[in-house]
Amino acid sequence: MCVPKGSIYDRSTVHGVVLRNVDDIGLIRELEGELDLDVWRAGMPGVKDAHIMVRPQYKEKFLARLDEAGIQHYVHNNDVVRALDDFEVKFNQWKLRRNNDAIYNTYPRYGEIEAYLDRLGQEYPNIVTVVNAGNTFEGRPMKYVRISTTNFEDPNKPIYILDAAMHSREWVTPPVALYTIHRLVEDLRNEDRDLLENVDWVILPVFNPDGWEFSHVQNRMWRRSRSFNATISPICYGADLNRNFDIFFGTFSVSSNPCSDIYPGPFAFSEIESRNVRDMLYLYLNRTQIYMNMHSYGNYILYGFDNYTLPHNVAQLHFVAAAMGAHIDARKMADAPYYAVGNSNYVLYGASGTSQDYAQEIGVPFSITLELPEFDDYGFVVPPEYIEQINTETYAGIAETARLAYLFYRHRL
Ligand code: 0X9
Ligand code: ZN
Repeated sequence: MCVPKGSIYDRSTVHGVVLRNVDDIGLIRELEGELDLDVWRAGMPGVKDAHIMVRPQYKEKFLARLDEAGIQHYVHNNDVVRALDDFEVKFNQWKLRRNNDAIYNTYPRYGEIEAYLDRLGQEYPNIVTVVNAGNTFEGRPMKYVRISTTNFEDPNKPIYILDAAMHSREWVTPPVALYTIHRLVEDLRNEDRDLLENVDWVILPVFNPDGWEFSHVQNRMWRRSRSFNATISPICYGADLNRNFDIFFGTFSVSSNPCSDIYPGPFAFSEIESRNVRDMLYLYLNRTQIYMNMHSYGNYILYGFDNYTLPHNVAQLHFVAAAMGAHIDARKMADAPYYAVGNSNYVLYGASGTSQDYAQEIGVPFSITLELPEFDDYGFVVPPEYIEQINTETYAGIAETARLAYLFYRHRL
């Protein structure tokens, strides 16, 4: 069972909040720490409402504060545990019905993902190499694939780094990484030959394997790593890996409470998983053109920096991000929202210690955060029947950014 009865989600509710302006966003940020809110969707004034999960003991206070400020709100989901249980029942039925399904069309366990990568390495030794970026806190290898027709030896090719499931509850992200691998290796189409031949790929389908497994067996809503240090907290595990990088560390969109979902850790790179990804970024840095950090949800394509300054190549960076959005939007479901594209702090909210800003700062020209869509208001629990749609539309955006990376790389922009 994903969420044991008597769990911390019992009687938790999710509220839609109608944002009017930046002051409303500021109030939510303030209450986030004070009332231990879980901000499922940050929202955008006049465009989309925020979705905020509240624990029962804080609900009255939270709603009173919204009322005081004259902010409209409504119940978006009045029984989180039931919604998660429903998802689990449906997902289990789906698995039974579709047990021959390809790995990228479902939500696989970590062992299945490892086995898939290993099999590709064995079946396609000329183009696929499986690498361990290092072990996690609990000792799992952080496996990624290198995909290259020239064994990563051609200095004229740019490298494209893609990762997923940094936040373990964002289940729809590994399927996109796996589908991208599949399209480049097992189902390379003629029109995509350039992607394989012109670009070297580094794809890490699960950034946070300990959290991924925990979200499958214990707590579907688990976001952080699973490290434990009794001197920091005898009860709460892990830190937010997207607050743990050494850039503006611990300064905004964080909480010093080790039980918070936005706890950055005791110091920058305290978490082995973020250290492993940092080392991976440095390993490929001289040729890396794109770092794509995949999350869910909200339909955003974001770039740095989070402190309201912009990278020197912001014109090209925006061009790449916008092209990605346009290519995905052109294939989206009719009633799905369009992507919003821009600086993360202007378009969503600023966060300190992110891998996006870190990669940009150390010299990756196009460092991007991708927030995949939600469907039918399900938030993080995207029903599996939507995976295929998200995979194919997102792959089109990834392919376009790879082509642009190649173009720009030749001019060393
Ligand atoms: O808060 C985050 O880490 C990301 N959102 S999520 O809902 N997936 O947790 C957003 C990160 C956006 N990037 C920056 N602000 N740099
Ligand atoms: Zn995330």
